[in-house]
Amino acid sequence: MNEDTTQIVEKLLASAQKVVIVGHKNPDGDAVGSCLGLSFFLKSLGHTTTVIMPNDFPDFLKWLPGVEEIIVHEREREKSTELINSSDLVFTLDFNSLDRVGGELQTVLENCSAKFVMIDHHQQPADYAVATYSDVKMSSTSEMVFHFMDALGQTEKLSKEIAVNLYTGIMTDTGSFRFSSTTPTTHRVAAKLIEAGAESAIVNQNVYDTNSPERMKLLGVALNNLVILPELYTAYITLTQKELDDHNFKKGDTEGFVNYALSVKGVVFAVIFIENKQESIVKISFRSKGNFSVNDFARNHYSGGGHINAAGGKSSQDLNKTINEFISILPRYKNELKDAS
Ligand SMILES: [Mn+2]
Repeated sequence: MNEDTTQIVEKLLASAQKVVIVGHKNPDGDAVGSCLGLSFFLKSLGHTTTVIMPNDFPDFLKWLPGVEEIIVHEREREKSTELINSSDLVFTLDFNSLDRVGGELQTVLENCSAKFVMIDHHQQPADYAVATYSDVKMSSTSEMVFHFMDALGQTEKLSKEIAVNLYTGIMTDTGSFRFSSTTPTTHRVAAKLIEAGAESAIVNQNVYDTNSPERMKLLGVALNNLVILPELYTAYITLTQKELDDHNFKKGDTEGFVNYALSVKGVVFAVIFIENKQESIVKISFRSKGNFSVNDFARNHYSGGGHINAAGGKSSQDLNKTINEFISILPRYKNELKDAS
């Protein structure tokens, strides 16, 4: 965090503040971990904090310290609106634009009188905050929360609660320290978090060893549906609504499936298409290796975006049309895909 931003934040936090911390819609490990970590930190400085998530988050995060204090806007609209309207400061974490919150909560945030601070690592941050700490090279927002504490000269406030939350966010957002966003600094931060009480084995177990039998069967279906296009260095997976229904699909069950497609030798671009009949869309997740930007691909074709190697998007056509269109677009990228392989 640069000096200007640090000074603005220091001024904002100079007196006790009512702080609301907001994560993005469909919160992931980094959103929940960074928000809770920051919340414990700001509490230790004497501020009153509340964490608000637009909607519910996966069960594999429900063991995190402080999780019981999270207010899910979808479930507690009035309370969450009231808290935002009576807050002095709103921290927005792990997203770059208020439309990533979506729905009514977005409107509440747009109309509130609180000052905003953004901490985020997604590309092209919007300009709504009085202090924007944005760094697209960071592994995770959770890593940034550690640097945020450091910039304020407050790393001695690092508690076990903060450490466990931030470690979980870093671990999940880096695919267990595998993605290219993982830097020596990421590991140094992780080491400090472990020293402060984050137990890596326990965090791993709590996050990853929680599969339901239905989810494992659904993974079997997904792998069976895997299509590999070797000449385009691409692999994709499809899941129909029926396949989801047959396996008692719960939100988050398909998390990480796309990485199996990316693990095929020679593949640099992996996609999963998931039919969502209720919303009449196909939800799409993109993953890539090297310099093939799925952020650009998702922005250009699927009204989405994200990071260079991980992005999301959607299609309002049916599943078959979506796949056919994808296959017709793909050859245009043959050279870029080849370069990344
Ligand atoms: Mn993140």
